[in-house]
Amino acid sequence: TGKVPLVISTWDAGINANKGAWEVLKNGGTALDAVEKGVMVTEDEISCCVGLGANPDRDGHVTLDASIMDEKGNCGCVAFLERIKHPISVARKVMEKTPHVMLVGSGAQQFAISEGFQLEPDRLSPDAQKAYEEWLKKSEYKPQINVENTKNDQSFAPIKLPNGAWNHDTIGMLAIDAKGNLSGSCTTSGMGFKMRGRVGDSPIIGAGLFVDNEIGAAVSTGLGEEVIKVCGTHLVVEFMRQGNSPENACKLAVERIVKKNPARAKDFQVGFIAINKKGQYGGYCIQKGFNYAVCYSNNGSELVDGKYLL
Ligand code: SD4
Repeated sequence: TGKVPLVISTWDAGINANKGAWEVLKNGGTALDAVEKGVMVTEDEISCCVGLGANPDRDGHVTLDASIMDEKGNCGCVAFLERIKHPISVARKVMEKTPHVMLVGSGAQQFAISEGFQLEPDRLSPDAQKAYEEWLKKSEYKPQINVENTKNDQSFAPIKLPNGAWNHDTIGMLAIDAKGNLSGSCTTSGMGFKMRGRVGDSPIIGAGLFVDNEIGAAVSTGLGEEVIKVCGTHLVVEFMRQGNSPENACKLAVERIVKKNPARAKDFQVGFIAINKKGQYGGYCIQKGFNYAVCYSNNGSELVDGKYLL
């Protein structure tokens, strides 16, 4: 049986983010408002995973990607956006106020400023500064396996970043509101220490995020390059259209990615979460150590371990 209204989001940061979304949903607000307000909570946190407090690219600048999609299939995205605190809200403005879907780089920043967003200083958070200095010692760009071990599971020991944070960079959120409408959002600083100009899956509709109000919605995290190659979240939604549960649809998409990379798949992470029209939810990933936060009542979120393939 499903839960309506419902909000789910990736990683343990999702617990706080869901609080922001639930405030909207419990008062009869729309899924679209919920997924924007929800991930804004994470963009505001000075963590190293999302927003301006995040890890920089290899030139030392934080560059942000975000996307949002509503129940009508409208969507807006920004990529390679610098010095703006809430990329998700800029993405929503792109959706609502321009004839376009995506704005990038200085054009996205210019649009944000014209919409009243403040230009923040080009400065790293103390944690990110520390992590960047550590990274500079070797300066090798090697995508890391995104995992966390929030429940202190003794059977594995994922490596934390030099500043002690879990190694991932994204929040993705999906919601269904009291009217049964679906929306989704995704916001990220992308892979830490990436090449300047690199854009991942998160701002690309059908890769990092997809919503089809007839069927369901999906959002991804992990190595964006591999998600883009299979149009990951569109694939998950199409698997749900064929009758699969959200969890099984995520599993089938993960299997597709692994099948394409049999030798390499042990070296990277991809995780999907999904919800369907009935308010059922699920998630699946490649490697152990992915979790997501689920909230459908005033009691707050439960952190669910994603099932994994390898
Ligand atoms: C990206 N998918 O930019 C994002 C990164 C991520 O946990 O999800 N990290 O490729």
